[in-house]
Amino acid sequence: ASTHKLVLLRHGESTWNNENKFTGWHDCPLSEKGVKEAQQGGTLLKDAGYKFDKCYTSKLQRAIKTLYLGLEFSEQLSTPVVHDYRLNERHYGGLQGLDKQQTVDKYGKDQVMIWRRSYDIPPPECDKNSPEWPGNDPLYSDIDPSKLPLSESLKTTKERFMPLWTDVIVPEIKAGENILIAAHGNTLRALVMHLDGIPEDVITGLNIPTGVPLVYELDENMKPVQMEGRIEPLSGRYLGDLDEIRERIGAVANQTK
Ligand code: DG2
Repeated sequence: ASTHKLVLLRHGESTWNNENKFTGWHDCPLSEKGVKEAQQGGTLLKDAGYKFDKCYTSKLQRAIKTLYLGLEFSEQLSTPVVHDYRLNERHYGGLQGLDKQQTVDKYGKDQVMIWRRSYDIPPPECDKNSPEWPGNDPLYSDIDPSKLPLSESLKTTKERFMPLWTDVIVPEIKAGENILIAAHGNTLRALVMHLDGIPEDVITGLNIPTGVPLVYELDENMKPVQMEGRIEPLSGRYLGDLDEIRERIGAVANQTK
């Protein structure tokens, strides 16, 4: 059967990833290391011969910049790009800007793990007067403020993202377009959870590394083909050196020891 190709890319390391701060919708740039990771991601795409008809990314510069570096280094900068807030990272509520390790010291490892990785328990809400509430950011002035989150769990992040996937991206994939999605740790966790049918108690243990292209082959029903070199429970496979990828996955998990 013919298959469709889909590539997912989490942004390279951001300055707040580097400072180990909860980021969410906060719009920090890539760190120097993150720029290199994104460039390497682009080179991997080029070497594997990936060409895209269309790209989707969030409204946040770390994902946008990663996408453009990826396109530059795979020599396809003219590819059309759609920016959609529904691909934004999960809103980390009142935790945005806090140091992840200090939050562990204050609330305990287990509580912070619940906030980071439970499926349906959201972190505490941010204040509506705070600059961290997207309703105070002109970038989201075109969106009904009642749709703008004060905090999100993976579940509500998934509910925000799924209409973009189902109504917009899937029909394009089915029409034969090769799509690249550059997004964030938790929006991509939501997407692979859907694609691979990963149960709620398994998704809690899944971490997505920064800057590594994750390649999927989907059948006509959008069911993923299990690829060689995949890391369980994903059907898709990461491009690049598997040891380095496992190290980057571990680094994400270890942000709150
Ligand atoms: C990270 C994810 O988002 O953090 O919001 O801090 O992918 O945009 O760097 P990203 C954040 P964790 O859920 O892994 O703590």
